[in-house]
Amino acid sequence: MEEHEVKVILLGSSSVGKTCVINRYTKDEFTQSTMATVSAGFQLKEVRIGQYSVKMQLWDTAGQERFASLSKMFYRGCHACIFVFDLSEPRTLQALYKWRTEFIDIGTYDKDLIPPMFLVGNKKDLKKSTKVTPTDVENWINNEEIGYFMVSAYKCIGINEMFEAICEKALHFKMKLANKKEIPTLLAEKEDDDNPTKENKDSSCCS
Ligand SMILES: Nc1nc2c(ncn2[C@@H]2O[C@H](COP(=O)(O)OP(=O)(O)O)[C@@H](O)[C@H]2O)c(=O)[nH]1
Ligand SMILES: [Mg+2]
Repeated sequence: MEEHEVKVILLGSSSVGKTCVINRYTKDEFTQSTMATVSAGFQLKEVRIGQYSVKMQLWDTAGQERFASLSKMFYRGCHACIFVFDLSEPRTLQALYKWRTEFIDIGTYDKDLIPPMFLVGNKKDLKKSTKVTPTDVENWINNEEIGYFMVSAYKCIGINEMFEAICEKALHFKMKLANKKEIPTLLAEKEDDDNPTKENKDSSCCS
């Protein structure tokens, strides 16, 4: 089976549940009080997608301002980005505008190669979870190609489906990236074939 590894980062204010969402998926456990995440680290989850075995690195970052500049180091090389907010706290969705801009500035390869992005509203189990309205979410997505999921790490609602969908998109992006990188080499080879002068020069150089 073909093996791949993808890097996925979770961004969002502190206390929205990033660590709980990851723990639910990787260990199927929920702890009421997780320690505030310091800086960033990742957990691994193996996912089977068709003929591929994918190791998904889930990068957990600290939402606190004082770690913000540190988190940026982890934006690079991502194959997908998950923006997490708390469905019962509208300000946590508003806070994500800044993160999205930052991620696009720092974490993307070039204009045409922006890693797939996802918006995740956590704590769906709470009565207050209707505080963030569908209009708020629509405004944030702003007709971009951004997948939206409502989940609960606590009640384990929508978590597996969300990560599996994201893993598939991340793998797809990684392959697109690899193909793009191959193009210059293929063009160079073709040029060599069509160019006997260069071929001669090459062979004389080796003899
Ligand atoms: N009700 C409810 N509480 C949650 C859920 N996910 C996380 N929490 C709580 O939210 C708080 C912050 O979670 P944590 O994962 O540490 O947030 P982080 O700072 O984004 O990593 C903790 O007290 C969790 O128990 C959820 O789905 N539902
Ligand atoms: Mg955390």
